[in-house]
Amino acid sequence: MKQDNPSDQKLKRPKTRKGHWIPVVAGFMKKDGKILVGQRPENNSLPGQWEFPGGKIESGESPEVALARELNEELGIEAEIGDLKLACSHSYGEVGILILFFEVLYWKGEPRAKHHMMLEWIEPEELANRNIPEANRKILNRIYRALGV
Ligand code: DGT
Repeated sequence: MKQDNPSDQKLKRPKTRKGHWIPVVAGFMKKDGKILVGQRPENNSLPGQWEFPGGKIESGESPEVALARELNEELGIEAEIGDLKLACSHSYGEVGILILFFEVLYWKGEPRAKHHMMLEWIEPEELANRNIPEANRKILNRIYRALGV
C-alpha cells in the first residue's frame, strides 16, 4: 500500500492560509531623552497613525537586517541595530502581526521622512496622547518599561 510521504503533505499545503502571521520589526531610536516616531502615510494601512519606524521582514532576512533595511528605506540612515527589547503579537482578524522592537544603537545621517507623512522626536510620555496602532496601545506600559521610562 502506498504510504503518504510527509514532504508530499507539505507540498499540498496552500500558500495563503487564513490566520497567517506576519513578522514585523520596529526600532526604538532615542536622542536627548526623546524618541523618534513617524506618521503613517495616507495610502497605507493605519493611515495617519504614529509608529516606530520599521516594517515587515522579507523572506530570507534576519530581523536585524530587515530593520536596518527599513530604516534605510524609510529614513535614509545607516543604522546599527542593538538588542531585542520587546515582542508582542496582535491580531487584525484573519491576519496577525508579530512585532519585534529593537533598540537602535547608532546611525549615520539625519532621519528624513522618505515614507512617513511626518517624523517627530517626542517625549515618550507623549505617545499616550497620539493616535498609535492598537498593537502598540495595548502594550504601552511595556513599551515605556523597554524605553526605560
Ligand atoms: P508594505 O511594503 O507597504 O507592506 O510596508 P512595510 O513592509 O513597510 O510594512 P508596514 O509598515 O505596512 O507593516 C507593518 C505592520 O505592523 C502594519 O500592519 C502596522 C503594524 N505596526 C504596529 N505597530 C507598529 C510600529 O510601531 N511600527 C511599524 N513599523 N509597524 C507597526
